[in-house]
Amino acid sequence: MKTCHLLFALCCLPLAAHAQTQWVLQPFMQYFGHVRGTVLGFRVKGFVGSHSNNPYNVAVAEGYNPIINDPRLLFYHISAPQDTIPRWIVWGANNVDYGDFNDDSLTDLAIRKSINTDHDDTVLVYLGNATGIDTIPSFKLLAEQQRSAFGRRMCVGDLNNDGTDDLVVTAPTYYLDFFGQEYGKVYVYFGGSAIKSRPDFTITGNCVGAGFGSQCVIGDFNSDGFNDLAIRGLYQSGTGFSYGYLNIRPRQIRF
Ligand SMILES: [Ca+2]
Ligand SMILES: [Ca+2]
Ligand SMILES: [Ca+2]
Repeated sequence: MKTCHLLFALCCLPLAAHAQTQWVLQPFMQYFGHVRGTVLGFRVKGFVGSHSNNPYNVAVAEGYNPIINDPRLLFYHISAPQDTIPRWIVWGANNVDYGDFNDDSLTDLAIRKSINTDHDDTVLVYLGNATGIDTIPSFKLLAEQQRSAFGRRMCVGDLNNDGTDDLVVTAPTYYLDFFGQEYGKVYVYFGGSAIKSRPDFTITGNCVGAGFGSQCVIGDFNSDGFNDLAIRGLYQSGTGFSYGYLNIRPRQIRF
């Protein structure tokens, strides 16, 4: 039986002979997959700087588990006490991001459930509570279209500068036409007292095969104090070639 494993590498060895510090990664701990085809580490998410209500340090996705014929998401606490088995398992899930979406100073989780791989996707928002994270979702964001890979990528940040985290969900295989040719689409949900089930705005890829939303990240790329959104596409209309491109929208999102 084939085994796959996942390392968490944390420590370093500085070398005094050089002006610059050199880092040597060494394994801190290891988790092993025990079933052939598990695809352990399909996604890995560390919960850095989350609020103290979050009982998890890291989440690891199995992209596919042959026994259950679906993915699953495993949550661990890896500082003392260190988990040897997952503290929480979400069946049928393979992606997660986190933030404070309802502005109550408690970390919440956005988890993508992907029953039958990418065919019928949902992003569920689990709110934080005083002692942890709810195990029943409070909000459900439904895919606009089946087989659009809704939630394959997610990113979190305050895009409208109101002080509350917002959630970006991509659907890189979203299609516009009858033939199912993929354009890709990105959905932005503003945080607040309640995340609305409908996005506050969307951006669609500009051509067949754009694969818009195959990656996304939020950050202040131009250092103007306002968050920006960068979205990766696979194909740019008019170029004639299929290569990646980055659509950076520096403060393009105005309200
Ligand atoms: Ca919260
Ligand atoms: Ca916001
Ligand atoms: Ca900016």
